[in-house]
Amino acid sequence: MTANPSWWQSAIVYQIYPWSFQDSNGDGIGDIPGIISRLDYLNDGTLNSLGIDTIWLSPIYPSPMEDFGYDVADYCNVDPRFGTLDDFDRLIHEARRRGIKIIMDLVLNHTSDQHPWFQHARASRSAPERAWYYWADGKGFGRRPSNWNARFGGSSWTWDASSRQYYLHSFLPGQPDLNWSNQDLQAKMFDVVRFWLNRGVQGFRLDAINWLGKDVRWPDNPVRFGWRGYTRQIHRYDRDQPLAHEVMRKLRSVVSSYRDVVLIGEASADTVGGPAAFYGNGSDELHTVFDFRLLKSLWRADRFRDVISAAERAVPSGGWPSIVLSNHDQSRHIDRYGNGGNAGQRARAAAVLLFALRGTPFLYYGEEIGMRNGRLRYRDLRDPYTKRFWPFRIGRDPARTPMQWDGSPLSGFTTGQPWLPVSGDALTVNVEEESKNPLSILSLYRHLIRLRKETPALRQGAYTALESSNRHCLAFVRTGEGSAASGRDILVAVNFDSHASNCSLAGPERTGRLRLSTQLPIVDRQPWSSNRFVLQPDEAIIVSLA
Ligand code: TEU
Ligand code: CA
Repeated sequence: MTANPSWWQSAIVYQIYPWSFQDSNGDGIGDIPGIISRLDYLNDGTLNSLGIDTIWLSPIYPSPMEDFGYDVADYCNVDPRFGTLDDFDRLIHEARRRGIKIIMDLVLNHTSDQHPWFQHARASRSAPERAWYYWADGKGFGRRPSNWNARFGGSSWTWDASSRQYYLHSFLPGQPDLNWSNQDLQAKMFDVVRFWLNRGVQGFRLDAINWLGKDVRWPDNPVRFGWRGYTRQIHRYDRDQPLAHEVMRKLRSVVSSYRDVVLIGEASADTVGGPAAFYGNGSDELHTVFDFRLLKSLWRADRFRDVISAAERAVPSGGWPSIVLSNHDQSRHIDRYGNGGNAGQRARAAAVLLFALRGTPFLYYGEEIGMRNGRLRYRDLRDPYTKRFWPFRIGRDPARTPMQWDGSPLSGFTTGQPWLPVSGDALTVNVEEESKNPLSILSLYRHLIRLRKETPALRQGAYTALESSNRHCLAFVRTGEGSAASGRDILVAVNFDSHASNCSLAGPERTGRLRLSTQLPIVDRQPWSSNRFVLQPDEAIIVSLA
């Protein structure tokens, strides 16, 4: 049991992709006034709303939008597509009135090539900003400084004709990498952090942190023959350098002069030491770090059990896990886990895990209504990464289609031409319809959020896996205060099979009350006993133990 948890350990975070949540002015692009108009849906203080208490906003900064905001052209302003700084202040205020905190996305590894820093840097080799980026001469005869390849395809080096050197970019050519060994750059970026904290944001989601720092002798990366694309190289020299950890420690000390700020890290799954390396010693780097192994896992009980315990073990004492099943970079989990089975039922079972595992849950907008990946045609695509690998990889645009509010032709998202098409299933899969239906996935999410909020063991309790005789059955206990006998433990069981399963649990018989099943109308507190119980296909249950 985690005593006296911080607000962000008890929080339920909802990720908003600003392009896609709610348009207010008919230009087909979501915006901040639109978000404000939907805050009551997220939390209006009654049991009718979703009940989340924290919003993570994907980038809203001015940007040419080559990477849809992850290419920042000004860290201290709002893109006119999304509104103004005044709108942002109003968002903070209106959110706070509803008990909702705002977390900003902070892109540290790179700026847009349209950022004035880069414009100055490329205009003159003697500009101070030149040293805020990475520049190098070629190896002669048009050869690039190293073989490094970029995450979104092609070389990481682009020739700058005006200053006659190459610059480095780990993602798109329009996203030049920042040189974090430069102290002036560090100071500038820490000012950015203070700028937003002074405006009332409660934390940051830090983008792609394991890319900070490079080996500036530019050694070639080792090549894996037979592999293609980004994974063709072992990225030994173009990322995962000790500097990233040094920067995280400094950032931690910058935010520590503010009250209760949370730092959430996003790092590659294959970063050195695993993403959990960014907890540092448990209190000197980040508060929490995404672990994408659950997101990447197949829908199988044994895989989930292994990944959950590995993720549990990875978090050092003092650190705190985050649970994330979907985000703006991945195919939605209803389709990922649902592949080959009953997607709707599996999404319900996945929701139980999201809220019942140990760690702060992160929801991606639309998952609470069971939004599917949009079925897009090539001409609908907007994201360069999605286009480049289409149709061989699903890419990112399918998970970014407009939020489905109601059954009208544009789903209540816009009155204009939406930037990505509204999914065909919006007629039935939408907030309005599902709000009326107590058996909808939206009703399940609302109920799970309420249950989590009123159950200390779900929020703070330790995780203990239970042995089951059935290989399709995943079962665990979240241990509440005191002994099991105090009646505060929670048992969770999930049937990963699409047939009913007999799940007998090892150990003494446990009795309690059924609090929730993904397959029953929500009937609270039915008596329940453990030695031999049956779970319906794809069913997940939550039980309060006696
Ligand atoms: O993503 C970092 C990252 O690891 C990506 O390479 C991810 O694997 C990719 O999107 C393929 O799914 C972050 C952001 O989440 C992403 O949206 C940005 O495009 C990227 O950084 C660059 O800022
Ligand atoms: Ca708009």
